[in-house]
Amino acid sequence: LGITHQWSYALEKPNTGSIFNIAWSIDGTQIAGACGNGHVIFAHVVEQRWEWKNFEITLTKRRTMEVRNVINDAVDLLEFRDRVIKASLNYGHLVVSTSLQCYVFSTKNWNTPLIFDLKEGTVSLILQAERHFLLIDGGGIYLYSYEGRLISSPKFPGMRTDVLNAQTVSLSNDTLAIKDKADEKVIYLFEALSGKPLGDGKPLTHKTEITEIALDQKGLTNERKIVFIDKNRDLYITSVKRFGKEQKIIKIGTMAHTLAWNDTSNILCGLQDTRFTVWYYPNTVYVDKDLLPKTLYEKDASEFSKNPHIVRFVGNQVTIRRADGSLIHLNISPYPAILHEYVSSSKWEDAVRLCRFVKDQTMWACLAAMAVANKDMTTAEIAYASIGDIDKVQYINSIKELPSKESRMAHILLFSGNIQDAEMLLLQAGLIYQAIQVNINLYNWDRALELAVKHKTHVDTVLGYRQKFLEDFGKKETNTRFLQYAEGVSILWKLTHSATYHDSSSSDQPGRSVTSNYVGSGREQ
Ligand SMILES: *[C@@H]1O[C@H](CO)[C@@H](O)[C@H](O)[C@H]1NC(C)=O
Ligand SMILES: CC(=O)N[C@H]1CO[C@H](CO)[C@@H](O)[C@@H]1O
Repeated sequence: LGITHQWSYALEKPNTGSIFNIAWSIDGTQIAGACGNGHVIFAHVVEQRWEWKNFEITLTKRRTMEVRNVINDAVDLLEFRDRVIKASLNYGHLVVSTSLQCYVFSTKNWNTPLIFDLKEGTVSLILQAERHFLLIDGGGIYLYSYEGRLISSPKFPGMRTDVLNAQTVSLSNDTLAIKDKADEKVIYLFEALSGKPLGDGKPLTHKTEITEIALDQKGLTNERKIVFIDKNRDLYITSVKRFGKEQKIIKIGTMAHTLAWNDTSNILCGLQDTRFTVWYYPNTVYVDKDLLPKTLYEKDASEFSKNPHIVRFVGNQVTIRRADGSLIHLNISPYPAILHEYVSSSKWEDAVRLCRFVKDQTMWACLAAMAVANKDMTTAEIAYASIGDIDKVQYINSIKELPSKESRMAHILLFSGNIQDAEMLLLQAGLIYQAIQVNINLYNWDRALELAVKHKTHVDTVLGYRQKFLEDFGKKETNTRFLQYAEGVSILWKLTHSATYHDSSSSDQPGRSVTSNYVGSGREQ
């Protein structure tokens, strides 16, 4: 049945003599066998099941489904005109494709489905997001609203829809991601509503072949993330939007072989070798990479035997299918999801109160990262203090003491590794000296000199710091730009504050200093 996950689903011993040959129908729902007694035997797949929250749906006959509401044991029967080929149950909707039509049911009302005709018979994949769903057949990829309206039909060069499956296509409210077969290092990204390629139209390209992809579901479009596993079983995260910058692809796991996002909060779970891991806030890598290990939940999963597969992650329950086909349910803590909820509505006091109540370092670590990501430094300070990260508490305090709003904001950006943004903010605010100093502190010598020359200020300061740096490391100047500018500039240099930031809102001259221990902590490996 499954190509990747094989187990015995049913056993029949028909009275037909030996079966010499079998063939599946293209849609994978029927099988024919040539029998020794001269008969042809036909069989079709039934008893497929779909579960979502309190609903359990079973395909009882070729054209009949039984819906059971486990809360009140109410049963509804759904009858279809033709054979059921594919179905998907998620986000309060059941989508069923038969050989000719598509049915869309709301879990609130099983009596009046919306029905429309299919262009081509055999739907090979149905994927759902909260806002819309996707049908893939031999001819194309079609995005529909739950009202049955065709929204878009994305295409890419050399598209082959017959090879796409749930591991290689991922859908969210705003984005569609497809891993291509022609070049397996490439992920095509589309804006769901228009079906147009995202951004400059260039697909996302990784250094090795990709095996599985998944988009997160919650939060703003600008922050949409995709995770993927590559051929080496490394797990990466990246943002789908690029804003003209180099895309940061960051590794967050190894030996990963299956993963799933929670349906409503951006919590990721996966199996890494023999560990079951939950990334409560994967975005942490963009904020404070060192903090990531502290935001994880890990559990030994060797009991799941070889090649388990995560089927779904709904509510607080993760469903895993073992290689023998049996299902296991794992429950994870409900608190991180509540924390996500508070943070997405900026309820910082509630978030702090929740962490105090739960008394779990993982929660505090998540809150620290969430607070920095949302630039709420008061909460960040409390959270870092609670996990005993005193250096960061001190750094945050020193940021808070900076006199101007712009330099505070710039240092918050630096804290989370957004060096370019911090520099841009300082330049826009006219704080040229600080922008130069940021680059000096990061040893971005060329950029520091470039800014100084461009703005005709502090060239001597840059040269001085550079000279000091070379002396400290016992090196000679070889950079031609620096050699060129060093001629004829005499450095008035008093070495009193070598590795410090300077801030003075009014004059932008060297003054107050902030230590720079954490500059760039969120950068890519
Ligand atoms: C996704 O779309 C649904 C329906 O339009 C909406 O209710 C929901 O809030 C959206 N989710 C996100 C994360 O934008
Ligand atoms: C662990 C977790 O984040 N669970 C959330 C996943 O989404 C559901 C909604 O279906 C939330 O209720 C859970 O708390």
